[in-house]
Amino acid sequence: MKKITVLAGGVGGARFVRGLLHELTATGHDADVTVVVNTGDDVWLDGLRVCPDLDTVMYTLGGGIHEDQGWGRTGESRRTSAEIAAYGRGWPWFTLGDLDLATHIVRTDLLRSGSTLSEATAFLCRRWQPGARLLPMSDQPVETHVRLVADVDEHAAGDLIHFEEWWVRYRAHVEVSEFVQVGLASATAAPGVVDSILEADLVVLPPSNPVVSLGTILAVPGVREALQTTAAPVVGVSPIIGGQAVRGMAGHCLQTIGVATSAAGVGLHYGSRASGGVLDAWLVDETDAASLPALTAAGIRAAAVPLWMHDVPTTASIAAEVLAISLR
Ligand code: FO1
Repeated sequence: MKKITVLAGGVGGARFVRGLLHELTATGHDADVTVVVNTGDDVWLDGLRVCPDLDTVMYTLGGGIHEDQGWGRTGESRRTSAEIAAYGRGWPWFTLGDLDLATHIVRTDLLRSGSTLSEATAFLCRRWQPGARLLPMSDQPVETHVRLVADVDEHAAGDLIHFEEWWVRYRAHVEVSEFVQVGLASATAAPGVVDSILEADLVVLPPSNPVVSLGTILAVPGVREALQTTAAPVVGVSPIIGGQAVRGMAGHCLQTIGVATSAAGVGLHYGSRASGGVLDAWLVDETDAASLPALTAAGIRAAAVPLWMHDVPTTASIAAEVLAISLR
């Protein structure tokens, strides 16, 4: 197992990769890991380019993450965001911590000096040393916006608002009719993304949000085709356990696109490579063992194993199960 490529969103994907790196080290595998990260959550805020999922992966693997939140820095303060609010600027419900601001300032400085997002990400990772190569899914902006069904606050029915406003201000509790990836038509996969899938010995879809994280990456031109073409086995890990989204509000997202909030529903949504989908294998939690027949009938190798990522060791065990099923 020389090259492993993981498509990741925020918290779930970052924690899975941390466990994978732990498992590879513990078992003496000398694999190179590439993480293709969702940039659909990216947003211009206070004049800065904020890349939530790239930062969550970078901080989690680099040891700077606020562990309980799963985003932002440990030991954070909010003096500057309070000052910005005093000017009546910014989003009072989405604040940038003082330490986190340095990342956005340096990234924005690099982008304004002509760096691509890939180059800026590589620069930031020189400090954080994540132990894996981080690639944005695209160097062009592809922001996820949601279309409101009804009036809410200063917004009218039919308006598009940024995903982060829906996710953080409204906690995904206002109904939306669709997800729109603003910029997708003129976006291309970032350098190395398609090759990292085609040249991999294993590709993993970790338990990230299947709609607004992995779905966003899969929509980038060339990515889905690379997954269907690669000689590597493609193994996914269910983000739904016992009918509940493990984290975040994946259930609201799945409902919006008409996919059942279940381990089988998401696995079948990704589909088997034999039938034009992207999966060879799919791991579900032990409580969802009843879904195995439906998955295998659809041409997806499946196994039921403990999927709760309680800590690094349990996550490493899940990574070990991914490695194991990829070899079957
Ligand atoms: N999430 C919140 O719930 N409240 C916040 O104020 C907030 C600020 C924030 C700043 C930078 C950043 O990278 C992430 C931040 N997040 C915040 C989390 C963010 O919504 C998530 O990281 C993903 O975008 C959604 O999973």
